[in-house]
Amino acid sequence: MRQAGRSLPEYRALREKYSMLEMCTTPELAVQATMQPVDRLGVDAAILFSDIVVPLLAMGVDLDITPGIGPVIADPIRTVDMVDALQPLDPDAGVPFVLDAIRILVGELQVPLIGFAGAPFTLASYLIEGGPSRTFARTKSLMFGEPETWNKLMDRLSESILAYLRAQVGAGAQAIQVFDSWVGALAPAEYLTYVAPSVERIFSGLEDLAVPRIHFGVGTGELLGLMGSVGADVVGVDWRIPLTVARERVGANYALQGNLDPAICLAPWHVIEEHASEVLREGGGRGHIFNLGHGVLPETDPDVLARLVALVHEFRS
Ligand code: 1CP
Repeated sequence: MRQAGRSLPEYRALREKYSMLEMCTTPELAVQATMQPVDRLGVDAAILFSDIVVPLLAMGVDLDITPGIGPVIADPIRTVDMVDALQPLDPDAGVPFVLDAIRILVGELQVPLIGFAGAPFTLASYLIEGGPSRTFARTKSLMFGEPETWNKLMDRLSESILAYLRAQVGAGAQAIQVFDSWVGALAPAEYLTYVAPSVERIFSGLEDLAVPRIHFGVGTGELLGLMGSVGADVVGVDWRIPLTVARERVGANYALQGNLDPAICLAPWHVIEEHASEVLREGGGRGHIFNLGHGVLPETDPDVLARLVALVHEFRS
């Protein structure tokens, strides 16, 4: 969950020398950036350093990851012809650097490695809007107005994401996380109609690999039940609802991940301790992966994060 990168001086030092895309496409650099938060903080798992838009490069999309903004797409997708022009992802040929980074990492890490991909809706939002968005107006306009084009785009994306995730597990990733970060912009009925089938295809296509499947989105309080039922094993929760409520919505058959507000980490330690302890209590000690409710804010003090990890370990023992 962009867990620590931007808050670490050693990460910033790397980024002064290399662009995001250089780091994502050079295995040695991706390995270093993946290990940094693990070495510094003592977390229980590593998340691969990459970005959700990286596989789109190999599908023929011209894009960059711009500092202070995020992904920017040169020619946003607006027509069915542009959907047709998306090439299916062949992971070995298109993203060998990601698979090489994973192979190196599983040899070096003492903790499990989580691979990841963006979900079709969230990737489509970047492809259609051309970059980050608040309203997702163009995305929803295509979804509601041209459902056939939309479904074709969801099909294309889910097929490639499935191949991508299977290749990551093949290279050694021990768990996978599917980020549908912006799907909280939809109501449950729309989620079921326009999104759920493509996500279901991805999760069911991973079933035989028997790795834990984590599914996360921001602002998804109303969608939590559905986000489990599309085939995840773990449902990620942001900070907007208590884990006890999330548990009721998701049901007993799933583990939960979350959900400390990342901004709490900017408060004095006693405040952090109080809130983190509440998250741990509400998580109930079983079937819960402690995490933030979204990525670490860049201005967070890494020493505070290390102390937070120690607090969680103390609770566990
Ligand atoms: O810990 C890590 O650094 C893990 C690697 C990682 C992951 C898992 C990065 C590196 N990005 C992601 C996933 C990602 N990327 C998501 C899903 C998770 C989430 O919701 O946070 C999303 C939505 C993106 C898209 C993206 N990339 C954004 C958000 C833009 C928006 O719409 O608001 C941004 C800012 C980026 C750039 C990026 N990706 C990763 C990092 C460390 C950064 C910061 C760039 C930098 O160093 O300049």
